[in-house]
Amino acid sequence: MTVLNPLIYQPLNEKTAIKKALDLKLFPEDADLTCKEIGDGNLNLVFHIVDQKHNQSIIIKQALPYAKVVGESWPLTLHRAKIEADALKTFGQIAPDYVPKVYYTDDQLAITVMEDLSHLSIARKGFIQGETFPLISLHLGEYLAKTLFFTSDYGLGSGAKKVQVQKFINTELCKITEDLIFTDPYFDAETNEFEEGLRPAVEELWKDEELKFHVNVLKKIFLTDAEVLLHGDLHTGSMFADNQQTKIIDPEFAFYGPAGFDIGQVFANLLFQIIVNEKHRDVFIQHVETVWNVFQVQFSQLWEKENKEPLANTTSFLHYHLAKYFEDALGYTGCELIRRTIGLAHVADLDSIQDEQTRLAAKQKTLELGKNLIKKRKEIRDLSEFIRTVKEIV
Ligand code: SR1
Ligand code: MG
Repeated sequence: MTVLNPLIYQPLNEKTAIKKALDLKLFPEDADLTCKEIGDGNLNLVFHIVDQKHNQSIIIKQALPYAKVVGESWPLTLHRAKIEADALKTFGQIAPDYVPKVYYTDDQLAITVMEDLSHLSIARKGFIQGETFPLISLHLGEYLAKTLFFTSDYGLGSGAKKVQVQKFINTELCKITEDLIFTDPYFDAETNEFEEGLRPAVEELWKDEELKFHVNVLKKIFLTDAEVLLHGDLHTGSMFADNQQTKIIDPEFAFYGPAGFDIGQVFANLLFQIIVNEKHRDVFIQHVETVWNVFQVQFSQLWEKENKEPLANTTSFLHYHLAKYFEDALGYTGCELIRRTIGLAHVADLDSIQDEQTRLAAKQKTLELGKNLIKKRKEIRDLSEFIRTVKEIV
C-alpha cells in the first residue's frame, strides 16, 4: 500500500510537470516544451506535454489526495495511481492494441507517464458530436474477451491469480463504487443529484423493495465474486477512439470482481446513445450486439485453447460462465443506467440535452430500462431478448 509522504508528494503544475519530464529525460535536451493541464475527469490531474521542435508528446497523469469532483473534503488514497499503473501494464501485456503504453511510474509522486492519445477522441464526446466509431464494438469485445479470460483462474492458473487478487486490493475505490452505484441511488442520500422533474420517478424507485433486493444481490456479487481483473470504470469516458483505433484508459478502479461488471458498464454506456441518439440508434444497437458476439466467440476460443484447468474445459462449463456473465452484465447495466441518471456522477449523453422535456423523457426511459434490466436479468436469456427489452422501452 502506498503511504503518502508529504515530503515527497507534491501536486504538479504546468511548470513542474515540464521540469519532471526533462529530469526524466523523456525528451531530447533541446526540446521546446509546452504543457497544458487537460484533466476533465472526476479525480486526477492530467498534463499534456508537447515538444514542438521534435513533434513528440506525452501525458503525465497524477492522482490528487482527494476527489477533484468534490474537493479536499473527500480524501482519497494515492495508492490508486499504483493500481492504475499496474493495471495498465497488465492489460497492456494481454491486449496491447487497446491500451496506452506506460513509459514511467512513480508511486510516491502518484504519477504515470504514458502515451499521448490526443490524436483520438474521448468516445463519449465523439458520440455526442455524431461520431459512431465503426470498429469500437469489435475492439471492445476483443478487449473484454482477452482481459477477462487471461486474468481469470482459467487463463492464469489459480496460484498466479491469487497473487494478482492480492496486488489489486483496491479498498477505497471499490467503496466509491459500492456507495455510488449500489447504495446511494436507492435512498435519499446526500450524494444524489437529479432535477426536480424526476422526483416522482426517483421517489417511486426508492420505494421499490423488489428492485432494492436485486441491487443488494448484485452488490453482493460485486463484493464477493473475485472472478477476473476488472477495469472497474469502463464507461465511454474511459475510451479513446477514432474510426480505426480504440484505447482503454483510466483503470484506477481495477480490482478482482465479477466479469459481468465491465461488460455491463460497456453495455450501459452504449445504451445511453441508443436512448438519446435517434439518428444512429440502429448503429448503437449493433454496437451492443457486436460487443457481446465478439466477446462470446473470442472468450470461447481462449477457453478451449488456453485453459489452465483441464477438467474445467468442457462446453457445458463454458456455457455456465457465459450465462452467468450475461446475467450479471444485464444487472450491472441497469445499475449504471440508474446511477448515471440520479447519482453523483452523471453522463453528458443525458445532461447535455438542452430541451427540458426531451431531457426528462430520456432520463425517465433510462430509469425504466435500468429497473427492468435489474429485475428481469434472469428472464432475459440471450442477446435478442435483451435488444427486444431495450427497444420496447426506448
Ligand atoms: C468520486 S468519483 C465518481 C465517479 O467517477 C469515476 O470515473 C467513477 O465512475 C466514479 O463512480
Ligand atoms: Mg476515470
